[in-house]
Amino acid sequence: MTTAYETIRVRPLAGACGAEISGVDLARPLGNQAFAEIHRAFLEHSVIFFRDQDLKPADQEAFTLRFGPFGQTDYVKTLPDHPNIIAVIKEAEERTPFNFGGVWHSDFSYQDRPPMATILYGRDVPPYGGDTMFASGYLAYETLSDGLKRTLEGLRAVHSARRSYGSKGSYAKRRLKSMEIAADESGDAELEHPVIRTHPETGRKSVFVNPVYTIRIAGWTEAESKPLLDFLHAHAQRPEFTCRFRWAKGSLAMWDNRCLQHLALNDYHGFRREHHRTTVAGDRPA
Ligand SMILES: O=C(O)CCC(=O)C(=O)O
Repeated sequence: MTTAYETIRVRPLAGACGAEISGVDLARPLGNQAFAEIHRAFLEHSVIFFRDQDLKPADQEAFTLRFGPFGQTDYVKTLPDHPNIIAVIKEAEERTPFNFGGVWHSDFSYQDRPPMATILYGRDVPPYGGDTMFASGYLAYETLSDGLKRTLEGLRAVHSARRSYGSKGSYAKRRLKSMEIAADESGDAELEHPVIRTHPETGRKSVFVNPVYTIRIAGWTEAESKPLLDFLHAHAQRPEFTCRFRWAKGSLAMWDNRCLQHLALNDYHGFRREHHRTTVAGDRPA
């Protein structure tokens, strides 16, 4: 039986993941019980949303630090006085088919210790469009056959930032007018993570590959890896594993990169969108 929440209200958004939390002002210091309940809701729903928050950068930093030290931010220029905040911006006149976060991914999975959580705060939100979608890696794992689960348990995957931030990556070729992103050869580095990871706090297993940063199965060629990775990506993105969040100014989302992928929809041409983004450091996937 799950324990009731006493200091916050938690309203699930979808069967797969996601819940809206109300009854808390994140600009004020969080009491221990409120923090413990928010943390519990985060683990139960993998992504949590708050509405109508009025946060200065320092408030978002303080909320982030309740969960742990900041994660490492590479390649993307941060705010001048806030080295742990990225402004995710697309201007109204940027009619590009390419936007920040526009392909399913788990944040910075090319890092040895990818961020456990990302916190995104809506500052300027289009009148429609620009939603963010999330997909549960737990459900992706739990719905596989026992045979494929067994096969995947023995595999590791190679992750790299090269398609995005590498010397020939998309950010080396295409400029986003409103975000300063410095792609370079350090983005070509590779490292391995298990294909199936066990969440260090919930103990649940999830599929931990994504189409942006996973390059191949370790020990296999890219051509050999492609059919399996294509299957896993398509499987992980099944609509019934997802939830979709409609932003408003003052909304805040906090998602768990250890068991979710996400995608920023690019369907609001002609309108400006701006969010502030922080991350919480994570551990080495195992
Ligand atoms: O802008 C969004 O909705 C999400 C951006 C994103 O993918 C990220 O911050 O990692």
